[in-house]
Amino acid sequence: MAWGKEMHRIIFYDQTDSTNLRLRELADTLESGTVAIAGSQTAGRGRMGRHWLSRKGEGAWFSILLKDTRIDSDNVGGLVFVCALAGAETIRALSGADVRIKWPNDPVVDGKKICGILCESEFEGNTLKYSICGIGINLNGTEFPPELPWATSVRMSTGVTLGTEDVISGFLDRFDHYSETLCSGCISQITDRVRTISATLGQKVRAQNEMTEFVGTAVDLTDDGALIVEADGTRHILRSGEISVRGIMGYA
Ligand code: BT5
Repeated sequence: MAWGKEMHRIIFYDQTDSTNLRLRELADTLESGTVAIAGSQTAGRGRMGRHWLSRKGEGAWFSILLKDTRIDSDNVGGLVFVCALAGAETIRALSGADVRIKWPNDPVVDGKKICGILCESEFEGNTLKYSICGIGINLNGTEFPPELPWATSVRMSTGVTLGTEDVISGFLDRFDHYSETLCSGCISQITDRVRTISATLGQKVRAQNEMTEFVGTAVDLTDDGALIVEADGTRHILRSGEISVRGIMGYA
């Protein structure tokens, strides 16, 4: 079936634990570009083992397997920006929502998270064996549990009802385009676009990990997507995965 500009083999699960896990289990035998889609996930995963709420009928929950790509191992971290951009632009195009990207890779509307991205890569020595990009887009949910005050859906933020197939198809078109850009080594073209819809740049943010915590102003992205934060006259270059960054007034 052709979803997106490239051919993507699609595997549907009415319900599964996690589409990332399903593709990982089958990675050796499936062809590159295979997409696993779930009606609902019983163990949807976020980064660092966090849970991702993926209820039936409420969103597009899917993962894409990439094998034998020409992505340089140094650039594989750029896949999260490819997905964030594809997610933000798809939701924006189909619903009209003013979707922005909270650094590093959360599409948000009015400061609330509408989409989550989990990219996982497997290496053999220094060689990239495969990557799995998992995307969760909140579409038609009308409320979230109290422990997710910073979550929203397309329906909640715009009143628009979108179908999963249109959303995934629109996503794959953009994903194919931007991942090709990444393969050509042009990650800066992706970060240029992320800059224009960033929810983080220009904001006062709090950066935090086990070693440090400081408040500063997010001033720019480096060409490869690190965040530059100015605090007390010092420029800090923050790399995704090493530190968490939040707005000082809320999530974004
Ligand atoms: C993410 O992690 O945002 C990555 C989410 C990726 C989900 C997709 S769905 C298809 C594929 N299969 C999987 O198993 N996963 C991928 P992170 O940045 O760590 O954010 C996780 C945090 O977001 C949680 O700790 C909650 O606070 C919040 N959260 C959980 N479910 C949410 C939802 N549906 N909408 C918004 N926020 C949510």
